[in-house]
Amino acid sequence: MSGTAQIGVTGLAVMGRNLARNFARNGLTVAVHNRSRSRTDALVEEFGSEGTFVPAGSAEEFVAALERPRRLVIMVKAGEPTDAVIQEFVPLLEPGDVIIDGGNAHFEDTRRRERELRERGIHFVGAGISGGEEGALNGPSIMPGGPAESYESLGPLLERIAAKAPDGTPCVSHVGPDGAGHFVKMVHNGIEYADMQLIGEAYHLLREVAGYSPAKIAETFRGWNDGRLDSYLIEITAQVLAHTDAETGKPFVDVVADRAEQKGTGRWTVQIALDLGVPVSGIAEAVFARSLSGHAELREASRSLPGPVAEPLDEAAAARFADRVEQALYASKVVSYTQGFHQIQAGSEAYDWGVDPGAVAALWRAGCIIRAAFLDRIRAAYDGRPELPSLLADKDFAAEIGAAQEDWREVVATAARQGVPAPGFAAALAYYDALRAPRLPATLTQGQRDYFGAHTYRRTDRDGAFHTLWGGDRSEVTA
Ligand code: NBP
Repeated sequence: MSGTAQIGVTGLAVMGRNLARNFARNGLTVAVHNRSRSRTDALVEEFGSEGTFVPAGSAEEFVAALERPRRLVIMVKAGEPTDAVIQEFVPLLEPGDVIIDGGNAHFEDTRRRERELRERGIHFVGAGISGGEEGALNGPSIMPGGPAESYESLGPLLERIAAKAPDGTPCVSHVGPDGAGHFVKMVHNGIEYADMQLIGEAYHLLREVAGYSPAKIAETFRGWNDGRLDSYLIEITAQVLAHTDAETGKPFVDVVADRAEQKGTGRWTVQIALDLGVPVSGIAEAVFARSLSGHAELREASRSLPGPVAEPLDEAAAARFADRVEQALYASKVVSYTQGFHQIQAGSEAYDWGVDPGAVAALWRAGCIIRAAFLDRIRAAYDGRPELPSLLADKDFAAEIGAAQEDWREVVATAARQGVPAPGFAAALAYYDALRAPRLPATLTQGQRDYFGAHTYRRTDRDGAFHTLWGGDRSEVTA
């Protein structure tokens, strides 16, 4: 006999519990299950009044509680726990049932799981979910992959709980087959790393070069949030900077250790970008900057290395510099997104996913950590032009970056002159200049490779591969 629950959630730690509550608050009957029964009972006891929950103590009870085709969301720790849960449930399921993995899985794991379950007629949907615990409860951005037909039964349920963009559109749509959803979520997290790094650099420059206090920088960020940088991360940055430590009365940022943590999705983004040959230098610099911050002994040993003596700025010059930093931050941010979307397009091509970059930008307009007003402009840039080679090829973005470039260069130069590290700003500018350059020094790289390894080179005036007999008579031969 079929159960009554339209959806089930197994794994009721912070994310699963909030997702289950979100489904229930939106009128769905939700079966809930967790390896340790106590979490299931706690959920029903604390939040049972929010909607209709069907608590299940065992996998069998959980599966029996679901209407057919069964739709069950796995929200457990990514990796082996996900495989363990799949193995536990699969013998209890039937062809046509849908398993949704909402954890932060590596997309290659999702591809493997989808392939294995497809053979048994079970739909496996790897769904990236962003927004943290608050998003899970009140509306996350959801990036489901898996078979397109599973979205027909799943989509309407996910649309109920997803965040709504300013125009009312739910931030969920079928991203593409097999691992496409988790791939796009991975790149989302990579862009999140880059965004946070750039914001950090802006803060650092305003502090060290403009001489602003955290409170003054909070005010500056609040102002920026009313303009084209309007985004969740800028908004919370202003709040973090304005926060005072209750114990010491000092600015919060002055009592926190300057060592950043990372869970790994940013690192995955860079690893996969290397495999795909996509230059995501902004994300890579962000990952490396976090790593560097954690090398306490290395930093301690290097503290006495010489650096420049900074010239303090007067008030007017500081205000002018702050305006320049806004330009540099915006331009660098556009470059990060350009690189991230390049990676999505490259992944889509490599795995034949047919991902629509404009639709991805639309998914990120609300609910997720990188939600920002300008995502609507990215969506518009790709609208009807999914083959757009780069966001920088969009004339509106190109014009804005063109207008920002003088200030951007000045900020990068000032950072170098005053000894303030700004790897994100500098890498973004180098990427921009490398794309624009009529000739790159790769010409010399070709020569060097041919010299020491007879790797051959290509010429500008003739087709084919060539090799020079270096050191001998230097005559060219066609390889
Ligand atoms: P955790 O990642 O902390 O995982 C805890 C859950 O996994 C508990 O329900 C636990 O059951 C279950 N579990 C483990 Br651990 N091993 C298991 C096994 N072998 N069999 C069955 N269940 C097992 O939970 P979370 O922070 O809520 O995150 C859930 C997923 O969502 C993760 O993949 C995470 O990466 C992803 N995510 C998290 C966030 C966030 O902001 N936290 C955001 C976006 C995505 P137990 O209660 O019996 O120990």
